[in-house]
Amino acid sequence: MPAPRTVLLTGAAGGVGTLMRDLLPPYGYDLRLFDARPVPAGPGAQGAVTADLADRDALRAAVHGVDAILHLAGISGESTFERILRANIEGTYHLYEAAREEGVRRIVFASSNHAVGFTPRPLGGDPLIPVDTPRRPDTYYGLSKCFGEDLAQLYADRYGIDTVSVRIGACFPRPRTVRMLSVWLSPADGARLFHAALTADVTGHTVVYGSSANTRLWWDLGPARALGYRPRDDSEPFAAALVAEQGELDPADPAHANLGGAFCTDPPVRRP
Ligand code: 15L
Repeated sequence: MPAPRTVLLTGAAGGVGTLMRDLLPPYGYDLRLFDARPVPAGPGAQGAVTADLADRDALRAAVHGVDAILHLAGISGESTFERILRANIEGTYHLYEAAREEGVRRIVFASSNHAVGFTPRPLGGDPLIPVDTPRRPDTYYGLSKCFGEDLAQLYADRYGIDTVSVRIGACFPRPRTVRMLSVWLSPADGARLFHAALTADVTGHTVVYGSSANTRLWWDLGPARALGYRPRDDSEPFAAALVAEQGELDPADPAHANLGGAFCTDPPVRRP
């Protein structure tokens, strides 16, 4: 696929979007920014579109003429089903419809490890979790990521829109918990991975895990490497301090037993 130049970044004011606003332009992208909240001043902010994904006209105008879309928008943790339905499930549907109408051929979808959050984490000697492990969402949030992956498959089969779904681990400047030592995606590696996903010569729907090359890795990074991703970071330098503060993960603790960590055990968020 020819390298996309103009890329629509949805969720540009969010956590990962804010990091990518700075990190992706050096790869040669001209980012068009989209978010329901105003994008704070900075590169590209002047032309940013402030609109909801449900605003079909605004979304279609934003998608018009772009070469690819990096879809980060949505609620990034558990919430009520109603809020997840609107922001993540319907929002992603609106995005794919706009892409179909405007003829965009490549989408990179921010999926999440929480699509498979109830998968037991590997213990010493266990194989790494493969990308085709059965879906086991740990929350409505994780369920919305399963939906997004299936929507991507539908639009690939039916309309020829190619998607790379990146099951992101935890993309923060530094890991915050002992669990994150296994799933951390450094921002710089995040930009490397999104760049690979935007440019890889793949068709159809491809699912990969998104993390750095962590010593304590739980999943198979092979499919991401097959896109050309070459991670350079490892969370291990942060390990001693985090373990001293929080202790090692306890396999007998249900909040430590699965990939999704406490997402699997936190009380459900119920509608009021
Ligand atoms: C996610 O999907 C969330 O968006 C992020 O905030 C982190 O909590 C991360 O997962 C995680 O698994 O730690």
